[in-house]
Amino acid sequence: MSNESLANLLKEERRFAPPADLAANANVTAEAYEQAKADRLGFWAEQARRLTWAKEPTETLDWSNPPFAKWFKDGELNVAYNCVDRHVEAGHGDRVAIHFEGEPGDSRTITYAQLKDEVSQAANALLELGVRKGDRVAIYMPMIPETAVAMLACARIGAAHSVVFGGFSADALATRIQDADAKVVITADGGYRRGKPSALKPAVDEAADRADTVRHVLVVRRTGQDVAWTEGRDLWWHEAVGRQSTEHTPEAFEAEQPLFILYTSGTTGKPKGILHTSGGFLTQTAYTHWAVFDLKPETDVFWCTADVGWVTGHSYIVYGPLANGATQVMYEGTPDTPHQGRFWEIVQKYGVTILYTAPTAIRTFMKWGDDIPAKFDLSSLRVLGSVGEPINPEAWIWYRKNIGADRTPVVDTWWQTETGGIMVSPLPGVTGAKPGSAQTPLPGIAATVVDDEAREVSAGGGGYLVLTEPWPAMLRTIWGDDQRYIDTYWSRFEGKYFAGDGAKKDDDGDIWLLGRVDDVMLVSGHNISTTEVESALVSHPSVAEAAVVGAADETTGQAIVAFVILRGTAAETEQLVAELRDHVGATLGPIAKPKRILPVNELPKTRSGKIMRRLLRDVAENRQLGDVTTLTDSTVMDLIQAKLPQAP
Ligand code: 6R9
Repeated sequence: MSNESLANLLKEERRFAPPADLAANANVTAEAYEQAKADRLGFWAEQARRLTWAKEPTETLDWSNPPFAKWFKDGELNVAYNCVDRHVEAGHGDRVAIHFEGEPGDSRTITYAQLKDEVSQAANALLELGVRKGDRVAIYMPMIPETAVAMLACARIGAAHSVVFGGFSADALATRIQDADAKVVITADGGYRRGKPSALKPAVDEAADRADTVRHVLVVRRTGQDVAWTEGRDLWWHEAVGRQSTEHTPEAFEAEQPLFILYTSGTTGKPKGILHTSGGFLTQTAYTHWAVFDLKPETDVFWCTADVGWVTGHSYIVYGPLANGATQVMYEGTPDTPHQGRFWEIVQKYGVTILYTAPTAIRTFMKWGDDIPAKFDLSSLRVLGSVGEPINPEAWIWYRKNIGADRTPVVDTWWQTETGGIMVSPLPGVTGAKPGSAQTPLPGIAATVVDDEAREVSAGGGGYLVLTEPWPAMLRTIWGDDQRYIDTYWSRFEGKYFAGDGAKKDDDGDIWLLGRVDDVMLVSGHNISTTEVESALVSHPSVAEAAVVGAADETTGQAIVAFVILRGTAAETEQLVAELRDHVGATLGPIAKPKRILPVNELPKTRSGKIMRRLLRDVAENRQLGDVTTLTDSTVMDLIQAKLPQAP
C-alpha cells in the first residue's frame, strides 16, 4: 500500500498552494480578511454595493431583537432586476446567461436579453393569475431554464417561491404547498431522467386535490407526455406566458421582502420552511460566488451541477451567478446518461472553467474509473468546488488530479440551507489548501468550534461548529414558527448559531467538518465521527465509497457498522473485509475498527447527495425502515437488506 493511500483526516499533511497566475490575478487577496475583521459591518456594506439599489441602505444590520436579523433594512431593490435587467442595461444583453443542455442532448442558449424578456413575460402572467407581492408560489420542476425564469418572475413581483424537488412525492409536495399556503403551482409535464421522460404533473394533480389553496397550475411542456387536465385551473406555460408582453417594469421592494422558502428535512417532525429575504441574501450569494470561485464574468463559464430544488441551486445556479452576470451551464439529467463521461463531455463542449459539484458525485466518478474523464479535454477548468458533505481527502485528491490536471485549486465549501450562502471555505487565490478541510471562515463571517460548555476550543480541539455573528444571507426564521427557529438554532449555545455539525480545529486553527452531530458514534465511551471512519475506508485502494453508522451494541454502547462500495476490480472476499478492518485500525486506531463491514452495490442517498445514515442504522439494528420518500432510488434499500444475512 502506498503512503499516499494511508494518509487520512487525522494526519493529513498534504498542502496545495494557489497557482501563481491565479493568485496574481485573484479577485480576493489576504487583505480582505483583515479588512473584514477591522470592520465587519463596513465590509458587508461595501459588498452590498455590488447590487443596484433603488434606494441605497443607510443601516447595515439591525440586531436589536436577536435572533431576528434585519440587513440593509431601509434599502430597496428588485432582485430580478439585479439578476437580469441591469446586465442588459450595462450592454451585456448578448452575453450568454444559460447554456442549457437537456438530457436527451437538446440544447438552448439563452442570453441576458432573452432572459429579461422571458422573466418579464412570466411576471406578467403571474400578475394576470392574481399573484401579488407577499404571496407564495410553489415550483415543482425539472432542471430546465423555465425553472430559473419562474423563480426570477416571482422575485420580480415580490412573491416568494417555494421550490420543491422534482423527485419528491405528491405527499411531500402537498405538505409544502399547504404549509406555505401557495395559490399557484408551476410545474412541467415531466423531465428527462436516466434516458426516459419522468412525469411530474400527476404528483401536482394529487397534491392540488389535497391542498385546497391551489387556484392555478402553470404547466411547462417539456417531454410532450400525456397529462390530465383540470379546466379552469391548469394552464400551459407556452400559452399563458407566451402571449404576454416582454415589457415589465420592476418595482423596488424592501431589503427584507421574503424571497423564498425552502424546506429542509428535519431529523424529526415536519420539514422546516427556511425563510430567506432579498437584500442580504443577494449580497452574500453574489459576493461569495465572485470570491470563492474567483469569477471573471467576461471569460468564465461556470457550472454548478446541483438541482435547483436544493439550496445550492438557488444560491449558485440562480441568484449568485446571475447577480454577477455570469455565463453558466445548466444540465437537466444524470451523470451517466447516456454514458458515464457525460459531465466531462459537457465541460469540453462548453469550455467550463469553474465546476461546482458534490463529494458523492466525485466518489462515483472515482468508482467508474480514471480512464473516463481522461478521454475528454478538461483543460479549460481552473477552479473546482465541492459542497454537500465532508469530502474525504482521497476524493479531494482524485478530483484535483483527474479533473483538475493536478493544477486547479479545489475549494471545499461548507454551508447550509439555513446560511443561504457559503460560510467556511478556502479562497482559491489565497489559501494553501488542505485536502478534506473547509479551513477558514470567509471574510465577514464569524465561525468557530466550541465544546459542550460553549467554550471555544483551542487548536487541536473538537466539538461543534457555531456561527458567532449574524451574516447577511442568514435565514430569518422558520416559516410560521419563530419559536422553532429559536429552539433549533439559537438555544443550544447562548447567543450563538448552532449548525448541528461536528467539527474540529487542527494545529493551525483550520476547521474540519465531521458530519452532522447525530453522525457521531459513541463506542466504548469514545467519540468517533462517521466521517473519519468513512475517510479511512475510502483511503484503501479497493474502496470507492463508504457509509458508516453506529448501531446499538450491548457491550460497547454503539458498534461501528460500515457499508462499502468496492472499486471496479476488487473482489468481495472475507480476506478483503478483514484487510479493510485492519486498515481502519491502522489509520485511526483499534477503537475505530468497524465491527461489521458489508460490501454493497449502492448507498441510500437523497437527491442532494447526502447519505441517509438513518436508514442504514435501521438496517444495522434490524428495524423496520423509516421514511424512504426522499431517496433518489428507494430500491437500494431492498438490495442492502438482502445482503444482511451474509454479515460476518
Ligand atoms: C449547502 C448544503 C447542510 C449540511 C451541513 C453539513 C453538510 C455541506 C459541507 C458539509 C462538510 C462541506 N455540508 N457542505 N459538510 N463539508 N463542505 O449542503 O445545504 O442541504 O442544507 O445541508 O450539509 O452537514 O450542515 P443543506
